[in-house]
Amino acid sequence: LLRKIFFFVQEVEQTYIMIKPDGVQRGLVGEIISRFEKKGFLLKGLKLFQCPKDLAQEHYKDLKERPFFPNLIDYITSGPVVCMAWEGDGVVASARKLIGATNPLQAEPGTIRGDLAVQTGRNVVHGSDSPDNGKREIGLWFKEGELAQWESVQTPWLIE
Ligand code: IDP
Ligand code: MG
Repeated sequence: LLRKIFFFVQEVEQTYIMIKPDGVQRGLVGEIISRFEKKGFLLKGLKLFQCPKDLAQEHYKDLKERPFFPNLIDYITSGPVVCMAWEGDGVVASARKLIGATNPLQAEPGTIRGDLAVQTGRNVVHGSDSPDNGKREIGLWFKEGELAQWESVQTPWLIE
């Protein structure tokens, strides 16, 4: 019980994962979601969404001086994306490992980008790079009440 109370008070780490328009168009939605599901993280939010330009610009604001920024915004707004919030201890860094390096040609086989993509400008998936950015990005892409409050029956079989 104490552990449950502690868990309730403590903020569990969350990350924002997004299947980019190329992942949706190429029919990789199920495959990509499946990798996070199988790993054992908890799905807290999920939606198919057409991203407006200003949201894409806000999401990637740290890159706005980069030469590829306009193309990046066109890419992210070129079709629907799948927005997800995943939760679990260490989920931010672990999700980055599952996703693989930014350049898919450098991403290890076994990672999402290593297995499913060839170009940085079409690298199928986004993952937050820090717990703070996880919080920030989930706040940007999801409205109040869009995240589900639930517990998975698998938890006792994943966490001792
Ligand atoms: P990340 O997605 O692995 O965190 P970031 O450096 O944060 O990589 O860049 C964000 C996104 O911007 C990349 O996933 C990719 O879609 C795009 N991007 C980054 N660098 C380049 C580039 O050199 N050319 C084209 N697109 C790029
Ligand atoms: Mg990044």
